[in-house]
Amino acid sequence: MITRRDFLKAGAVAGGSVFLVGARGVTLRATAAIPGGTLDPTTIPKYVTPLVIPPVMPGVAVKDRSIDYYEIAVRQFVQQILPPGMPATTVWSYGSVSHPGTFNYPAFTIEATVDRPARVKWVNGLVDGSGRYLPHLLAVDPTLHWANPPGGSRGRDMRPDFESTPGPYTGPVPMVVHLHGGHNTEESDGYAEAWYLPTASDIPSGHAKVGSFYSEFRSKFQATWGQSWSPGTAVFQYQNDQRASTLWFHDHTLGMTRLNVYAGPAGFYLLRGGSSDLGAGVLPGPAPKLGDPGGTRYHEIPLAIQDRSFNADGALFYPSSREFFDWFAGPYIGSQHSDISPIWNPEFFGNAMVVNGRTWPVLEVEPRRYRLRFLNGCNSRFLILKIASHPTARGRSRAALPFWQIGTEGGFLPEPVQIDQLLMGPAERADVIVDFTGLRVGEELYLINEAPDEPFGGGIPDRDFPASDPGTTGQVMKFSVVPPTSTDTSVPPDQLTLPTFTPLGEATVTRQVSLNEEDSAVLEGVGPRAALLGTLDSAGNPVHLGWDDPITENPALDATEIWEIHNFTEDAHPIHIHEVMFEVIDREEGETGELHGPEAWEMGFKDTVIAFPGEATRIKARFDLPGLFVWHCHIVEHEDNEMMRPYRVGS
Ligand SMILES: [Cu+2]
Repeated sequence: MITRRDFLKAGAVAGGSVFLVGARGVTLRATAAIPGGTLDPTTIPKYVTPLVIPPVMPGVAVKDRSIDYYEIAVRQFVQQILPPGMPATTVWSYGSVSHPGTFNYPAFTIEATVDRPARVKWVNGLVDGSGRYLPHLLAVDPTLHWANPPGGSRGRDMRPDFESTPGPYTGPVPMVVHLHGGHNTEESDGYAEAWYLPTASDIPSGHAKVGSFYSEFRSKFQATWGQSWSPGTAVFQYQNDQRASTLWFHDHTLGMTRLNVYAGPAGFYLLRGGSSDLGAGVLPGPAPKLGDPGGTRYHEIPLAIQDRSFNADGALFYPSSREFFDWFAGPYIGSQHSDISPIWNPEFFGNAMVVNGRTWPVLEVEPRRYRLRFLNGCNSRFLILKIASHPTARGRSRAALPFWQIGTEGGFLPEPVQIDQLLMGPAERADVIVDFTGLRVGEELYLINEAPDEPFGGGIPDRDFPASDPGTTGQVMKFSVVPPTSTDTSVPPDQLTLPTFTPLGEATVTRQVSLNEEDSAVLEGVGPRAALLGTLDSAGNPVHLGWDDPITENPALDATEIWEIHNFTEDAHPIHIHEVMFEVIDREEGETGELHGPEAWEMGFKDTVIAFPGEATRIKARFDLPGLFVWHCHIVEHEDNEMMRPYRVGS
């Protein structure tokens, strides 16, 4: 059956782009412009804005000196994301309530210490100066299975019925923060139905002010940690009883995560110390710390890479109609005989690259080693990153410098891995060392991206799929070499001994789960309607399950399990399991039964794994916290439309 995605590609022919035929006979699209807002991404000057290195989030002094305490709000503000001289952009992000200067997209970094708890009061501050609620910056599709505050306490966290096709929801915005990669107890995990509205003066009567699980988790938090949650807030405790690692925090509201995260709220949470970390001075540093004087040179830098599109007035662009995706103009849900949501897009690809909140920035580097902590913070886009000597370098050209990957989501790898490129699905992290030693002052290198401007299914750029547009999304940032200011005393990566890696023990249960996509059940040739998780039946066929189906994954407390993730779709999906860090065991090709071990850079603990189409990806995890959690695809458009399931540990 011709899918709408094929239809979209076919439409690109009519649009006049050039097609090439690759070595395997697949049709490749050459440099077609990526549709977006009214701002042409080729008119955005590149490499004129310095990279912003997020400073450290300040805490709040509290009597209990055994914890780090924060009060962090999400607010709306204006930031110069495009280069100076171009319009500024209204965004949302986090900042410290008592430090107005700390609101930034992405958020300032939370520096946390292994085995020292951090407690955060997360405030939904999406109100205007008069205390009235701020509507969403983007078009909220009210036909998904979503938070649905207008449904009231009975209709919240549901897919509402409509008698006519609705416009976007413009009411107060529910939010709830998830610390991604955190070994979080259930009440502090940011469950998708534990959202809360801001305490605005004009919340429409009848609206649910909190999600279905908010009150239960509020009670549990108070009973466990002795602190109550005031309206419009939640307080979460992060025990940090896990390996030193690169975590991040972002919104996780049911059916709205794609929009809430795209609007800006996200930040790094760097967990350090303990036996799973390296001693001071071994790796390149310093990283930012509180109280640094201006102009401090940093040699450990987190890099959040995100794709965004803009309108000519600087506003973020995100599709407000299904038509943007595949020109399907209805009938939609609300008209008779349709099950296609009017606004939701199955994926979204921005046409400009943003690093730490600036389009195509430049970083001055000294001829020495740097520790770079990469995050793929895109909604749908996979990244294949390479350091090249030319910004439009492509394909088989060797990397100008290798990456030495030392860590992934769950902390350090067993040993450093030298690689020419980083393949990263949404939400994956890569902790790497790049050695600029020996480069001439004035030399320039580029971080390029060769992953596709469309869903990724595995393979090699410009052979198996068209690489991203070299003029826009094929470029990420520039490194410009400046004179050294200090001596590099860090250990060269090929001589590094990383902290001991202790693998998990034997698994006692093997569980089969599935990744699925559904087209319209009523309109021929229209799809996808939704992406779903599920299980397998005894014949090995997928059983599609939605968010509200009874829980099927229920590990016993402290059980070690293997999950076989069978991908029945055409695309790769980054699968994230909350609460645990897992090992990648292997991947099995469905047709041939061929087994592939994990890639060298996947040998550590991970919280997100790429599940390729037609394969079963096996991971192993130990479920050592009881309660209710979720697992989901981190293509957040998928997550928002059924590709997320609750799971429970213990009874
Ligand atoms: Cu997915």
